[in-house]
Amino acid sequence: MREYLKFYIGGQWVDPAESSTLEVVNPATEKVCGTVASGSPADVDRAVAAARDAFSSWSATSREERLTILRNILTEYQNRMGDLAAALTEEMGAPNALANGFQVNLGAGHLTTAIDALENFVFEEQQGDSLIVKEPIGVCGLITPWNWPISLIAVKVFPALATGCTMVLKPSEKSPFTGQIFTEILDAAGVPAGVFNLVQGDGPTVGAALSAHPGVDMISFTGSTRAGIDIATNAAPGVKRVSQELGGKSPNIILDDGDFAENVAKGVATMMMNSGQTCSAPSRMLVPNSRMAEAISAAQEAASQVTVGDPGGDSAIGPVVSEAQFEKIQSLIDKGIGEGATLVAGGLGRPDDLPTGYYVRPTVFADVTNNMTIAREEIFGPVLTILGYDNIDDAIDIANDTEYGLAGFVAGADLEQARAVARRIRAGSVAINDGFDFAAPFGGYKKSGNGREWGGFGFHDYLEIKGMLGYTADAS
Ligand code: TXE
Repeated sequence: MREYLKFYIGGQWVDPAESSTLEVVNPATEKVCGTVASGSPADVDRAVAAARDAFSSWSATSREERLTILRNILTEYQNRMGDLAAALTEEMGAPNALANGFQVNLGAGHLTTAIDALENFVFEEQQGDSLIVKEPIGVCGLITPWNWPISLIAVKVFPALATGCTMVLKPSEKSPFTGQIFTEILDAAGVPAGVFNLVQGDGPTVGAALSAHPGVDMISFTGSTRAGIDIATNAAPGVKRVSQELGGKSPNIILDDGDFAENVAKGVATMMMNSGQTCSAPSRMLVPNSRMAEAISAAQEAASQVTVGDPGGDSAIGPVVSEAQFEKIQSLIDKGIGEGATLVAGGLGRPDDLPTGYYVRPTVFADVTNNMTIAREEIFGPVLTILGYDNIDDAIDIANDTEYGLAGFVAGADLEQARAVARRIRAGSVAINDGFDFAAPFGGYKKSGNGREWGGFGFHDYLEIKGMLGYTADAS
């Protein structure tokens, strides 16, 4: 049973202002697996004040000083990867292989990419007689979710540190353990007091206090559209910058060439990974109508290989994070059946051999039309929809007919065609044949958010741009 009863403020582990706590439920056992202090606005006040105090010295550090700290963090992070993975499995149910693999590696990837980007980042540029300077925006409030808890903390904290900002982190109340270990890593790495602060707690209390706080200059948030709107509303009176990475309903256009069955199978595996709890998951697979039957049989075969079970074992996927998410997914599966989609794999209810735990059967719907609820709403579970298209223009129309625009996927052998299709998808990142790049920008068009994260692109949200006019003009 884990117990984390202190926050990290001003470089110290401190008692919260009030003694309230929150319990974390292990989604595989449905039992409480830990207790964490739950903050109040008074804790946010203290943490913001510490971050404000630290800002003048941290923002004045040299690139080399910040690189030294980030490299120290990398060493400490690598030492604690096993601990992070174990905590993550308990709090959100990611299976061993994923927790020790992609989940922790994404965090390390964001750190090494931030280090690379900082080595060469252009903070000052001469333009005629003007000097254009990029300066840290100030104190940042970082509010993160539970689905890729380490990665989504890393992708905010490292660029904030790299650019000279100070910060207060509020991890998800569903996944606070990893936030706590992450903080221990930063402490051990010698991040100066007050530069990074941790307050745990729920969204409506701690998240809202942070968003509205007059001492906070910007908020970076990843999570639901609902919370994103609340945060932006709370931040609006302070005219704060709010960078948001919200949901998605990403299209995966499988072109009529290449290894079609393999491309379908890969699409299924990517969708199911992390029990479908990925904002960029390829949840709408688009296949030529003429090949729908082939797509269904390849998808059925691939779904049958997605083993579900105890995250401590070697299953491909574990449970979803909470009972609320389980119920939400069940109701959307039910809706898909009710609206007339053809269920070709999985379906309602837990797998027969898993009566306890929030386990969802890997589910595939075919004959889905883009106006069905399961094609429009983010399900955030292991549920794939397959839609048919008549020709490329039709595929693009369907792909872009969504209120989201976070990611897109294209698979095919004719690269020229695949690239042309990728250009026409209205989304912040489009992966051609499984392309992956830590240094490429990640973020949403439309209701998927604003701002960009990952690599050097992720620095911009944390920077103000100042023009110093007449900087090199002769005095007259
Ligand atoms: O997220 P919340 P939930 C989507 C996904 C999922 C749905 C609900 O569709 O099914 O959201 O998940 C904090 N002011 N995504 O309810 O509530 C909260 O404490 C300030 C997509 O678990 O958005 C946590 O730290 N903060 C997504 C964080 O927001 C608030 C990842 C995320 O929790 C707040 C997660 C408020 N009023 C869910 N309300 C993605 N884009 O990857 C909540 N929070």
